[in-house]
Order: sequence, then structure tokens, then C-alpha cells
Amino acid sequence: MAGLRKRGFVEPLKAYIASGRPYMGICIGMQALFEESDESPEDKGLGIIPAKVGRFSSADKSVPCMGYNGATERRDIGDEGREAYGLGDGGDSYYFVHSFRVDATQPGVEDWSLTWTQYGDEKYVSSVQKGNVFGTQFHPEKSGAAGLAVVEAWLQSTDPAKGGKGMLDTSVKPLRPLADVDADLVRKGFTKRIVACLDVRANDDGDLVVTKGDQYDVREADDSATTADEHASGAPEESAATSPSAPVAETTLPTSTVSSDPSAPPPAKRQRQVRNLGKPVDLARRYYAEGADEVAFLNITSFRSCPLHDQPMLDVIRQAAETVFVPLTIGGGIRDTTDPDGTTRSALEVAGTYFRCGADKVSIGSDAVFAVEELLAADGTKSGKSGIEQISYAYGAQAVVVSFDPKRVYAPSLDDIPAAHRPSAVDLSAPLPSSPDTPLRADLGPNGEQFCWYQCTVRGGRETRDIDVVQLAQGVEKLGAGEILLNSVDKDGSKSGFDCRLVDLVRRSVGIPVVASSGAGKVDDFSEVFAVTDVEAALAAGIFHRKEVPIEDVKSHLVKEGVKVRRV
Ligand code: 1PR
Repeated sequence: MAGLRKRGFVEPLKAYIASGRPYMGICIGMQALFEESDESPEDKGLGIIPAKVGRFSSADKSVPCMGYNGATERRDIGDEGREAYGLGDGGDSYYFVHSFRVDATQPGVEDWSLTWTQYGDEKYVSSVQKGNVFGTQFHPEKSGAAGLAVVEAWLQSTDPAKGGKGMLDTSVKPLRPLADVDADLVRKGFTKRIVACLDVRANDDGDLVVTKGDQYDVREADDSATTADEHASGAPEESAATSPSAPVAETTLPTSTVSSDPSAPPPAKRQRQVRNLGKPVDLARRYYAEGADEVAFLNITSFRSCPLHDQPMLDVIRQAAETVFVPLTIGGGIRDTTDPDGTTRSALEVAGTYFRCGADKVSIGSDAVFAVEELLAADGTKSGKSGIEQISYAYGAQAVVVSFDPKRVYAPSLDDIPAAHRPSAVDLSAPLPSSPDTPLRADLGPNGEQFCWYQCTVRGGRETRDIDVVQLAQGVEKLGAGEILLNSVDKDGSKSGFDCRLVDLVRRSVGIPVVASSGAGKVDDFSEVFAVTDVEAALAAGIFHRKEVPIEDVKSHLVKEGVKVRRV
């Protein structure tokens, strides 16, 4: 509202709505119709709906609310109403991303309620309609075909050139009995998300490709030799100051390590190729069509400096956003940078550039670790200067994801773990504290170690830091992050299942949503992580790229196991 007021848009907007011309507001565009919001109490809303917007309680759920949920009709709108607003047969889910909501039980809202939705224990208004005004709390433009139907129906009804007869006033329809509405709210409910992740980098020919390896090593296996420096644990920085579109420094291996002829010339160098699993935009489209609830792109060579406006990932996001109508996350290189010509770019500017290209969220990796190190060094006092804080302030917490790349540090006993990191220690032989009755297979260290703690890394697993996942999780939440993308260097590409102990540990440490990542190998891995932890979403890369496990199979398996997912 402050932005609208500053630009002098408030009165013209009110006059527009009063004129009877069609209005459709999405998310904030719906909330602006109310009198006021706890999000910004000093800025009055448009005051068209006599009620207020409040914050979700985080007592029983993660906030922000991020994911797909149903929209239950509050009124008996019949086929005519459903058709007018593209609401389908009631089995669809829509994408919600918000920390503030319109409590459905407050006076004044019933008159305007088209649909309600429930998150945790709270019932809230998920769409409003009266006269010429329509608003959705959900994002139809990010809700796949179901959401596009909502946009299409509204455009159709309001466009005389398409034969539209104007908006149907559903507010005159009778309210449905509350008991029926409540039953629908519970039956539909919040769904678990399945995220497809694309690790993107330039291959040795300079083409931008989706790649994937294990333990963050993305080059083809080579039996003749494997240099430790290729692995996450100690990989050298490839050439600096190259753009991901430019050929990168070659990583070479000798074709033979030992020659029987001492006078022979040094062995020729042969290259281990970067695995090429396809083109980023093509794969994103495929995953959207197959039912992915979100697509994440990680620019995994972003540690090299690159002029912001030549960043090839911008084009990837732009093209993907044209045809992929689910949320898109972009990670890699979201930090303060300097272009090769010396122009400085703040993390906020980098993020804003991606948002304007169509990204919904940015994912911050290394920079988040550095920011939390600073926060801890300052005894928890925020500087306001970190990328997380600045982006979160400007675009909202829901736009800021932090990507974790932790590694296990094994220990035979708890006493062998540094005291500062014991809060992140887990017993690798025990069930999870949150599901003590569900057996979980033991997952001991290479020398039978019963414990481990989770150490954070930066620069794609190349460098370890003296900070653990719990410190990082609580630190980024404090700085304003809205979601955690929880990878595991140990599990990456292993197909041995998610590290449920790690996922549960992080999930219990924070009140923001967590996405479990790394290690998915079969459909049961997804049902396991949802059964034993409260994680909101699960991500996979390798098995989707290699078509080993289709997303449809993951979803139908989850439905069989009683887990709610978005229908496609
Ligand atoms: O530090 O802010 O520039 O961000 C860099 C980003 O790039 C981080 O999110 C980091 O995780 C990612 N990254 C850097 N190097 C690699 C690499 O693989 N060499 N990829 C990398 C991380 C892990 C996941 C993968 C899951 C699931 N890859 O992205 O998708 O482990 O895989 P799976 O299902 O096949 O097991 P910054």
C-alpha cells in the first residue's frame, strides 16, 4: 500500500473499482482490498472489504505458508459459478505463498467469501468476489492448468470481444452449511510438494547444460584416475572470471598414469566431460508437464564472476517462465558481485533482476553461511546488510530460499563432537525424536561411528566452515529467509534415500518450510521422508533426469500412502 500511495495510485484505483469495471487482484492484490493488515499496520488498505488481514499463527505450522491447497466453495455457486471463475470440479489445488491471511471467522468477510482454505488449524478466505471485484489469495498463474483456467475464465467473462457478459456476482448466492464447508476443507488440505532440481553449468564446449553427479562431482566417471581435487571435498576453483556461458578451464586427467618407456613423452591429457543430461528449459518444461510442483535451477558454477546482464541463467528463467506455470527458484551467485568492468551489483539487484525475468524465489548458498557467521560473531545482532535481509525486506521472506550443502562429520561418541556443534549431532542408530515408534535403518559411519554432526560448506561443497546446520538454519530464519533447501553432500546422487535424520533435525530447528533434498532413488524414499519428518517438500534431480522414476509415479505412490499431493 505504501508503494501505491507513494505513486499516487490509491485514489485512482478506488475510483476504478467504484466505476464498476472489472478488477482481479492476486495475493497482495486481494489483501489490498481490506481495511488494514498486520503486515504494515500504518498503511491503510483500500477499505473496500470491511475486515482486516492478520498473520498466520506459527504455533502449529510453518510460516510462510508455501505450497498447494484446495479452494473450498463457501457459497452454493453451482456449475454456473464454477464456470464463471474457472474453479473446476473441486479437486484442484492452487499455489499459496503468504505469511498473512484473512481469518475466515471474523465478521465482515462472509459477504465477500467465494472460497475458503485451511492451513493448520486456521480457516482463511482464499478468494473474494462481489460485483465487479474478484480476488484470490492463491497464485493462479503459478498453479498449473488449474490456475490458468481461473485466469482464462476471468478474461473470458470480462472481455466483450470474446463474448464475455461481465462478471457473475456470486455474493448473492446462498452460503453453504458450515459443516459441509468444514468437511471439504479437511478433505482437501495442504499438499506435499515434489520439486525437480536442475543443476546447470557450462560444459567444456561452452553450452549451458543440466548436469548431475554424486557428492557434487558432476564429471563423467573415469576409471583411469580420479583426482581428489575434482570432488567437493577439495575441488579447486575452476578458472575465475569466466561466465557460465564461456568455456571453463579444462580439468584433465592423464590417459595413462604410468608408462613403461621412461623416455616416452609425458602422457597426453584427457578430459573428464561434464555430464550432459539435457537443456535446462526443455527439462523444466518436461517436469512441468509431468507434474512437478516447483522447478529449481541451481547455477552451480556461479562462483565465477560474470557480468550480471550477460548472465545466461537470466534467459533460462525468462524462457522457462513463459511456459512453466509453477514456481521457479533460481540459485547460485545470489550475492554482492562486481562485474568484470568494475560495476558493483548488490545481492538485492541480482535477485531483482531474476525476479523481473520470472523467478519466484532466489536461493542463496555460500553467502548465507557467511551472513550467519557474521550474525554469530555479532552475538545475534543483525546488520541489515546481508543479501538475505535486504531481499527479504524488499520482496518478502517467501522469496528467499537458503540452500544448505552440509556434510556429515562422524564421531564414535557424543563427547567427540565439539560442544558448540552438539545441537546438530544425531544418533545414526536411533529412530527420530519426532517419530520414535517408526523404525529407521541405522546409517553408521564408515568405521562404525554411531554419531555425526552436520557441518556446513560453501562454494558447492568445496570448503567446510566452522558452523553446523542448526546454527545455519536458525540464523537464516532470523535474518528473514522464508524456506530452506536442504541438500546433503553425502547423499547427493547416491539413490540411497533422503538423510531423514538431517531433515528431521533441521525441520525441528526452525519454523519456516524445509525442502528435503539429495539421495532420492525410488518412490518409497519420498513416502519415507514424509512419514517420519514434517518436511513440506521433497526434491530430486538425478532420478528425474535419467527417467528412472517418473514424477507421476512418485505422486501416485504418495496418494496410495495417504499423502496429499497436487493433482495434475
Ligand atoms: O553458493 O549461492 O553460489 O549457490 C551455489 C548453489 O549451487 C548451491 O545451491 C549449491 O547447492 C549448488 N551447487 C554447487 N555445486 C554443486 C555441484 O553439484 N557440484 N549442486 C551444486 C548442488 C545438489 C542438489 C541436487 C540434490 C539432489 N547439487 O542441487 O539437486 O542433491 O540430487 P539427487 O536427487 O540426484 O540426489 P551459491
